[in-house]
Amino acid sequence: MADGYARASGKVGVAVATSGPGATNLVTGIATAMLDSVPIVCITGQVGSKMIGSDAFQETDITGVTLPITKHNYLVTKVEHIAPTLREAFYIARSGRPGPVLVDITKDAQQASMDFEWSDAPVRLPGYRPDHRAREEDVRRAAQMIEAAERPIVFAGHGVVKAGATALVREFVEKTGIPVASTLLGLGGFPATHPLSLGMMGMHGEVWVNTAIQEADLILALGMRFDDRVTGNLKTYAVHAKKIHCELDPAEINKNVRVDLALVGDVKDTVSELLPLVAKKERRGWSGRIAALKGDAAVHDIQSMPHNGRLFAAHVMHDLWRITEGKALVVTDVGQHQMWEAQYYKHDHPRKLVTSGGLGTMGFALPAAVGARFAMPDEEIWVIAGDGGFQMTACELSTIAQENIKLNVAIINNGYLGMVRQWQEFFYNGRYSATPLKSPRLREARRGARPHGPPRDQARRDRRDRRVGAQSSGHGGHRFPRRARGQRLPDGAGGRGPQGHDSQAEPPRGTRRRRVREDNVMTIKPPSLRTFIAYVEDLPGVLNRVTSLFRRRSYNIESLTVGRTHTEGVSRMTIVMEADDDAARRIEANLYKLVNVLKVEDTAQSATVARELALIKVRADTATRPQVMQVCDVFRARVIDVGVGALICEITGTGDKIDGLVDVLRPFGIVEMVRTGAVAMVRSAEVVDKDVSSSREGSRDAA
Ligand SMILES: Cc1ncc(C[n+]2csc(CCOP(=O)(O)OP(=O)(O)O)c2C)c(N)n1
Ligand SMILES: [Mg+2]
Repeated sequence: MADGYARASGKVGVAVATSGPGATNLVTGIATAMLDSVPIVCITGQVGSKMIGSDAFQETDITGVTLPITKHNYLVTKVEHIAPTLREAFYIARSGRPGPVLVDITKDAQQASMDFEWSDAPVRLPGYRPDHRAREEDVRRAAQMIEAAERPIVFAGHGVVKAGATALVREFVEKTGIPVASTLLGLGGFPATHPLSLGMMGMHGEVWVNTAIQEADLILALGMRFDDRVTGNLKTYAVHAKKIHCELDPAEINKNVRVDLALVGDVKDTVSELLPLVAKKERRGWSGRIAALKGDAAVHDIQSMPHNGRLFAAHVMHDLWRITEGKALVVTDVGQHQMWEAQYYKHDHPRKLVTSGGLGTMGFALPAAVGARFAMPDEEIWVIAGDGGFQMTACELSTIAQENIKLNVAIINNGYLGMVRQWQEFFYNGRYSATPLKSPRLREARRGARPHGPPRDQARRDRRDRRVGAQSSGHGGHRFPRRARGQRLPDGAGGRGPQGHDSQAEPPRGTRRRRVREDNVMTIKPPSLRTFIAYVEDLPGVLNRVTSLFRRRSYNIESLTVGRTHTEGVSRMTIVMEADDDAARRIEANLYKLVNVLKVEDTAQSATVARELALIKVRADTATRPQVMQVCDVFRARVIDVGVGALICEITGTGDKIDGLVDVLRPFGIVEMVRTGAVAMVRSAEVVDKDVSSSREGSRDAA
């Protein structure tokens, strides 16, 4: 609900839940908001601060659970921290790339009381950098690339909607004559009925859109993240196109697709800077080519086919669009119906489609529509759900009844988990395992949700409900993506093409002989050991947050040391791991995204000294002790404890030096060893005299 509210209104949505099971019930909703960058604040109850960690009744470590799926989270144990924390939470949720923030408040903090004054001063979070601005010279370069392009395409993503850049993008597009392809979440960011609108791209997009992308020589991607549902097979994706990526989150740059130019900043700012630098153009040849692609497809469009007395879901979507004059706010669930809606309901305005994109959360629609209703009390709202997804959150009908909420619901009752059935048909020889559905009597559910009876002014709408809502299209009306059987959808962004044409399987006309750029995909270079230094706020949970980032991305940390710095409240982490240049850049960008990370240094970028401490217990009896001690002496290792059969030595130095000592001591028998992992420090620019200790050590080692 909070998510639906936020998407429809552009404001921060709020969800409140009790401790334990109430909090864990929020998890799917939080993950949904995280993947689609939706600003929500979730407030959960927690057991009393003295009980934390004791497995108390209804205790869950919800900050731990939600750590990887929140932009940030807090555990508040003191009443005086509640107000400032909530202020920060709202600020973090809505600023920069928005996202979910969770605030877990202990029972004692909730029950205590205090006087407080609400401060309107800006929130100060030293490690949080939500704003970025594209560099002027990069914007100029982008303008030149746009001028030089013959077959450019603009990608309109969710960022266009979020930044409120719709009007500006339209102005830019009309000036430059560049056609626009939209992502699912970008629908409505550019008017679907505009002559320059191509429609939705990607796996479920129209074939002409994907073909045009494959033929394009320039992609200007605005506020989107090259999701795998958009690109399909990266090796063959838009290989002829140069790519400019306008994106607020630096960690998205070069994540999936290598781009030629990154404009890191808010889409609205970037496009407004770009606008005066581009010339007015009509691109007759290119738009003619796209019109031809589109024209071919239209003949095969389901809208042009006879229905033979059957009700096809696509026709329902089209009718709904026609009857609501395209003005309704539509909230969809996840599945085939979602894709049909995306194709046949032409969204001309932003924030009129609320749908779960990144996570694809079934059960999203009904509660999200309730939230959207609170955001938009006067709009006509339609829920479009599948018979499967609707049942997942049908309990919200009680909320709808309780709050006396008006919603129109269309259930595409095809008797199947249709989207999965489609995959079973295409790729698993039609083994329809667990996809046939038996639904409750959905019409009756409708009556149940309206305990006070329909308001009179709704009578006309109700008649329309009966025509297009809650209808069964029957299994016969089950429409699969319009492509030949056996074609590999997941591999390419081939789209649901009427001709079943896979734009990636076959190079589009006129492109066959062009040179294919090999550098589209992030190439894996042999990794080497890299050392990162992160200065972090000395707060509980920060270490967890940093390491979670590495775990999620399957990076194996070679060593991690944490210690104090000379600055009060600031700790320093030294992380050593294998990483190539691309990975290192992404690690740095992702570390910077963590709110408590103040500064990151990738030591490969600068001259650094790195040292490690090791304690080694090695077998040494009266016969071997002199030899062992001699070895230690050569390596300048200090013997710090001598026992009957063993001694302990201590060595500080580079990892290589310690490795060397370990190799020499191994034949004597190493009983136990501990290494701290490296700590590192970037050399000061003023120090001209090299690292004195290392040159001294070097000479000793050589000796
Ligand atoms: C919570 C959840 N479980 C499973 C899935 C995988 N999934 C994606 S679409 C789909 C089928 C949806 O069926 P239905 O709601 O009837 O919609 P249809 O595809 O038939 O239009 C499933 C199971 C999911 N996205 N979310
Ligand atoms: Mg279904």
